[in-house]
Amino acid sequence: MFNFLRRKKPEEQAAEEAAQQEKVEQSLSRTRQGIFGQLASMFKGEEAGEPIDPEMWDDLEALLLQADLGPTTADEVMYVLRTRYEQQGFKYRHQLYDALKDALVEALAEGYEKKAQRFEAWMQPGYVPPDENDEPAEPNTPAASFSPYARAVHVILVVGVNGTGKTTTIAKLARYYQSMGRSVILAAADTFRAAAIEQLQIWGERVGAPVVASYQGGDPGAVVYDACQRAITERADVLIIDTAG
Ligand SMILES: Nc1nc2c(ncn2[C@@H]2O[C@H](COP(=O)(O)OP(=O)(O)OP(=O)(O)O)[C@@H](O)[C@H]2O)c(=O)[nH]1
Ligand SMILES: [Mg+2]
Repeated sequence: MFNFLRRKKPEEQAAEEAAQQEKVEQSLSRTRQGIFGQLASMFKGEEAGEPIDPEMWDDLEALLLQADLGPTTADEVMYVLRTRYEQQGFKYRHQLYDALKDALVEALAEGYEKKAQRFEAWMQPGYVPPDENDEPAEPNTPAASFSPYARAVHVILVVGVNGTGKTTTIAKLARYYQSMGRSVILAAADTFRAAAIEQLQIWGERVGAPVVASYQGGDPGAVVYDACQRAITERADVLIIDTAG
């Protein structure tokens, strides 16, 4: 009794801490052996001062692809790295590592900028998406940057903690997009909570947006699939999906 009041001996405490440390090390081992670990083993520690070896380029490209960068972005990043390598004539691995970090940060910023521009163009009240049959848009114009998405539906998946206002916000968003002249479809993919479907249907009636729904306990993925199909067929501008959180 009152064993828990007994102070731990220093050696017991040290053993406990060591066991905990080992547990953390084990949990992180998969990450270490994964992409970050491979990058570190190419560029960091003792390897940092080694010269860049020609095989590293292929290994690096493979790692970027494994890290789900996508073939286009991986290609762009590799192109930037190779160009800088040739122009700046760096020799050592730590230099390539720094160049990789810069190229990745730039790729992120550029992607964000492009998306923001497309969204801005799309939000203009008089915006008319180019027709598939139109001549290709002039390069480097908003229409050109938007054209691959011209007929795409703008999908918003609403997630969040229970009772924080997801469904209510969906109704507000629907109104907002409608006021911009956009057609909106709602999807009742919260098939979990009682009356969630009916709640969205009431909002759909109030704002005048069709609601794609199934039944309580149904498969939310199936609702989303049906809603996407309907939005594509009806050429809706925006699809807003209500979820259980
Ligand atoms: N005061 C205030 N209440 C809000 C606001 N948004 C939602 N509510 C209220 O918060 C409650 C929950 O809102 P819901 O939109 O149903 O929230 P939810 O995240 O969809 O909830 P679940 O579907 O149960 O996860 C409702 O009583 C709403 O009327 C808001 O902006 N202000
Ligand atoms: Mg809800």
